[in-house]
Amino acid sequence: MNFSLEGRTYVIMGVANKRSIAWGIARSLHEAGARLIFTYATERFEKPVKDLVSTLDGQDALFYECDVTSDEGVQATFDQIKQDVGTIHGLAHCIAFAQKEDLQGEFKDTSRDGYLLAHNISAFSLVAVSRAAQPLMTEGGGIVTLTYLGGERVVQNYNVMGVAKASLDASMRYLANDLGKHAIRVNAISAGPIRTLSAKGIGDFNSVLKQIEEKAPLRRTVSQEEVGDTAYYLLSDLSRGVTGEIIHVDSGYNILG
Ligand code: NDP
Ligand code: KAL
Repeated sequence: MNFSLEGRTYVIMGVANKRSIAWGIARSLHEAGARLIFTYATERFEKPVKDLVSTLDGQDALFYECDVTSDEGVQATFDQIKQDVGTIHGLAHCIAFAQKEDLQGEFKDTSRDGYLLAHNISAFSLVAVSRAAQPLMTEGGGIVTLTYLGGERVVQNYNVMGVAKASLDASMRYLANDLGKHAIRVNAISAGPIRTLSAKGIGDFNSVLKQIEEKAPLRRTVSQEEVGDTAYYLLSDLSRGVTGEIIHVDSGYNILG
């Protein structure tokens, strides 16, 4: 079997800059020969994303604005992609957001609006984009999302985002069940802590990283490239029997009691 992604097209959602996990995934898929389509939340990110992608040799990429909080916006994006390329073979969903004030203190103090916003952008968006992408995945394919351990157990300060990740994980499994009959597999990668724009300004991130270096079985943190290569596995035929799964790319930290 040939595990190259030559001749296949994947949508990458959530590149903010070169530190983004989505960018690690883009590089792995590019190296495997895939054609890439990038979406960004607002026009503000169009130029930075285009500049980054211009560093990928021979990549004939396409770019679309897609704010996942708008059903019409998501539908319009995938309608346009359908018009421009026809079939796609997969999607990497690397999107999450919560208000800063909800990522500190006690979870019980989360406001209704903050709770709904985090769930809207970080969990429902997977449902919205999967539904819109399905008609374009005429040859089957894969959908991958990014989750974190804080959705499985309590992690200090992760708060409402942990509850949103639990919802994302369950949504991933229900989507896997619905889309399996169309030969579409849906999986998640649970990444260990990586310093990205999202993680910036979050108190104590250094001590979180230090804890991984001291305690995780591999005694080191993970990189965007390592997450990218697991996404390549999940989006290629190498993983053809795998769906509804969460793979931890976290130096083994999650096995500790
Ligand atoms: P980044 O800050 O690089 O990426 C977050 C992305 O979310 C940005 O590209 C941002 O888009 C996008 N986003 C936010 N709101 C919207 C919206 N309304 N519509 C569309 N896109 C939106 O951080 P990461 O690479 O760290 O995050 C990617 C994923 O990885 C997230 O799901 C995160 O929870 C997960 N994760 C991260 C870990 C880490 O340690 N970094 C660990 C485990 C999981 P834009 O820039 O265009 O605003
Ligand atoms: C326990 C950990 C420590 C950090 C706690 C919370 C992290 C939450 C992640 C969440 C996605 C961060 C935000 O939503 C940040 C946002 O409020 C402000 N930032 C922005 O608006 C920037 C400019 C844009 C690009 O960010 C987004 N997201 O759009 C968790 C650590 C150990 C692991 C992490 C960081 C997990 C994760 O999910 O990212």
